Amino acid sequence: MATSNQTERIHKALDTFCIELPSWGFANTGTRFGKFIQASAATTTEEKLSDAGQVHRYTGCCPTVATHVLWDFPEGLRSTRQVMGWAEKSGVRIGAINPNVFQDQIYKHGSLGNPDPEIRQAALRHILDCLEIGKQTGSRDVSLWFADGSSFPGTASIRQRKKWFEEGLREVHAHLSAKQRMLVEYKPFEPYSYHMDLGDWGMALILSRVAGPQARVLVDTGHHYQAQNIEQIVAWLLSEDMLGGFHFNDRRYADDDLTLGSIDPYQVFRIFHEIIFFEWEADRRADIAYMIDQSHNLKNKIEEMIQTAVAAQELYAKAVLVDHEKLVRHQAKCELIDAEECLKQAFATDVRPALREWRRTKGLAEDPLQAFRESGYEERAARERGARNQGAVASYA
Ligand code: PSV
Ligand code: MN
Repeated sequence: MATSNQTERIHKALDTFCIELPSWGFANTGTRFGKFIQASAATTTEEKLSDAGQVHRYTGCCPTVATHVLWDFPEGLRSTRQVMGWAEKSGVRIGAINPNVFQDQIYKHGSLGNPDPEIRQAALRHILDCLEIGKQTGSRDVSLWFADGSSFPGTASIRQRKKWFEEGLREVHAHLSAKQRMLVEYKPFEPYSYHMDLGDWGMALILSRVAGPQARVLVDTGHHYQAQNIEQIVAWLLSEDMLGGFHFNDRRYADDDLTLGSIDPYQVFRIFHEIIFFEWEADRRADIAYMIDQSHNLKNKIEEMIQTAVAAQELYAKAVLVDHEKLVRHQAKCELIDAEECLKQAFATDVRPALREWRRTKGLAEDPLQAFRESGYEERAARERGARNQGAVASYA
């Protein structure tokens, strides 16, 4: 259990720790093989924001919701006010804006990397519309994920596509307001299986640098090869001042969208440790947007997001407990066991009592999951949305 001094450190850290929710985590989704419908899942943007509001209400650490423009702003710019109103009613704000340049038929062979200049232009126009939406919602970040790539060797010019991305991203950057940032996400596989234009953090870093000074790299923890050392990538991006944000989720095999920390909580701890260690050395906060990118169709969606937010708080709190002065001393003398123990001790500390106390001081329920379950929201949502969700099964079948 944490000492009173440690509890104080944890409370101070939790006061500023927020993690953004994904609107797409509240609607019925599935895998490529099937979709298992939940009667209470959100069927509209208003309902997604309402559900996200529940997560924030019980955890106190999720005040913003990332949106996917095509799915959440059906009328584009014209729906901005309405969407902001729904968010406000639910006690949350609109967070990162995610363009969608992967779903339309025209994007079969890519978006900004497509050989057809008209398609590249169409993708660019959509992204620029998203920048405008972001300006109206007051969102700072536009998160760019490109499903561009090829599935068979020799079918695409990798260098030419890189050039098209350089051109496109420079253009996007030129339209950012002084307050906006663009976050460039990478992924080594899926949907294409031979090459992805933005396949890893090095490619995202190069393209961000080419784009301009308000571009940063977005690390989605699910977008790495097995056994990749993600915290090293994080440490390098921090030292280059190029880490813009995270899409957190856990994985076992591929981009599985599993609950944060459900497979490897020590990895999440190590990522947070690199960040907090950097902040301690630099004596400043790293400007990082922490976001969740998970979409569940097995677990209940709101409960799962509460579970995720709490897991993030716990792992962050553990990382806060690493004794940096001691760690630096042991590292300098190559005292391996003592240095490693600095991390292991912190990771092994039970921070849950400190978290419960933090919630009490904030007027929150000590156990967010239980409080949500007792609220009756889930049952009400299932009654109100059940028929519409059944309809979704019918139309899907
Ligand atoms: C792609 O796998 C991704 O991680 C991107 O961030 C998308 O915006 C998100 O998932 C939802 O499709
Ligand atoms: Mn992502």
